[in-house]
Amino acid sequence: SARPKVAVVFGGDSSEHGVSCLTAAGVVSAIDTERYEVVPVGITRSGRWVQVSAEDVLAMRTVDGVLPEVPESRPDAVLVRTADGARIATLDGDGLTEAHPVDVAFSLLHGPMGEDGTIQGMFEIFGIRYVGSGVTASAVSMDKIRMKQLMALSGLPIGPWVGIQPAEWARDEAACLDAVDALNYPVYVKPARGGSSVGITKVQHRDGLRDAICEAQKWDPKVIVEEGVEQAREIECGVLQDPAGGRPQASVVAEIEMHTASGFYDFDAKYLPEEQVSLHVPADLDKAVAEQVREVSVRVFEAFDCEGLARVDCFLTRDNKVLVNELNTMPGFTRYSMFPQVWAAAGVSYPDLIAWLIELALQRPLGLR
Ligand code: G1L
Repeated sequence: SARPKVAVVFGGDSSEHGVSCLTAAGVVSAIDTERYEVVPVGITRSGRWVQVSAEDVLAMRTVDGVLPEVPESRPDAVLVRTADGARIATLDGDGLTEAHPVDVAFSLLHGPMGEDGTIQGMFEIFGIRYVGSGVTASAVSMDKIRMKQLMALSGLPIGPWVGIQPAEWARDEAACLDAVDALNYPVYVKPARGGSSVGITKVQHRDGLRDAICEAQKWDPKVIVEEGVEQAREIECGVLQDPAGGRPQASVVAEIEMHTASGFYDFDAKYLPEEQVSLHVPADLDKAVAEQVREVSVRVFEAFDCEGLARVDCFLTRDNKVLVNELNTMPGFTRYSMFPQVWAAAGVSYPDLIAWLIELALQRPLGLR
C-alpha cells in the first residue's frame, strides 16, 4: 500500500530503556494505522536489534513496579540500504526475511547513541528521514558545555556557569576550582552529557566543590558547574517547527512546582514521586512574561537549528527575568509528559502531534538542509 512506513526505534542500552519502551507503547498507540504503517524496532539491553510486533509493543507496561524491556527472544534484525531505500529485515536460518521498507524513523532512544546525534547520523547514512532534530542540534544540546557556549554566543539570556574539561582538570585542578569562584553559591555540579539525574550535586560552599566535581566525573569526564538560581520558578515551553517554513511555534507555557525542601530543580521534576511535583498548564504568569518565555524559546530553537520539536526549560527569577536553562531536543514524550501536555492545552492532541511530526520528517529533504 502507499502508507508511509514508520520505524519506531526504542529500548537501547541506556538507563532509560524501560521509559523508552513505555514511550514506544504510547507513540505506537497514537499512530493512525489508516495513514501509516508502523514497524517497531527494538534494541535489546545487550544491544541487539530485533523486530517486535505492534501488539507486543502496545502490551508494554509497568507491572508491579517493573518496567518493560525489549525481548531478547527474537532473531536479529538488520538495517539494509538498497538502491530504492532502506529496509529493516530479520536475519534467521532462512536468510533475510520480513523485510519492511522504512520511509521515516521515529527514534525513542535516550542518552548517548540516542539523543546525541549518533543515531541521527546513522539515519543520514542510510538515507532514512527521521523525526526531530539533526546530527548537530542533537549533539550540541546533549553537551551542556557546548549548549551554554552556543546560547551565550547567540545572545540568549543564561545564568553564570563554568565548564570543566578533562584536559583542564588534568593540567591544573586548582585553576579549575578557582574558575568556579566567579559563581555565587549554591552551585550545581553536573556531568555535561547524559541527561538524567545521576552524578549531580548541589554544593553550598567551596569546601564541597572538589568532591562534587569528582562525583560528576564518574559519569562523564566533562563537567559543568552552574550557579543556582535561588527561589526561581521553573518554566517550560514546547516548540514545534512550522510546516510551511514560517517561524517555529511556541506552545502555552507551563510551570513545574516542586514541593521539596531540597531546592533541587530541573532534573528532579522527572524523577520525583508524583505528589512532590505539580505541573501547571498553563503557568500562572503575567501575559508579558509568558510571551517573553515563548519568544526566547523560539530563539533557542532557531539558534540551534532544531527540527521538528524541542522543549525549552527556563528559570524565572524573583525579579521576573527569564533565563534559559536547557534545550531538550527529545523531551519526555508519553501522553502525560510535559511536551504533549502543553500542546494538548493548545488543542493539539497526542495523535495529531505525532502525525504532525511524521509529516514534517517526510517532507524534509535528505542531505544538507
Ligand atoms: F522523535 C521525536 F519526536 F523527536 C522525539 C523522539 C524521542 C521526541 C521525544 C523523544 N523522547 C524520548 O525518546 C525519550 C524521552 C523516551 C527518551 Cl529521550
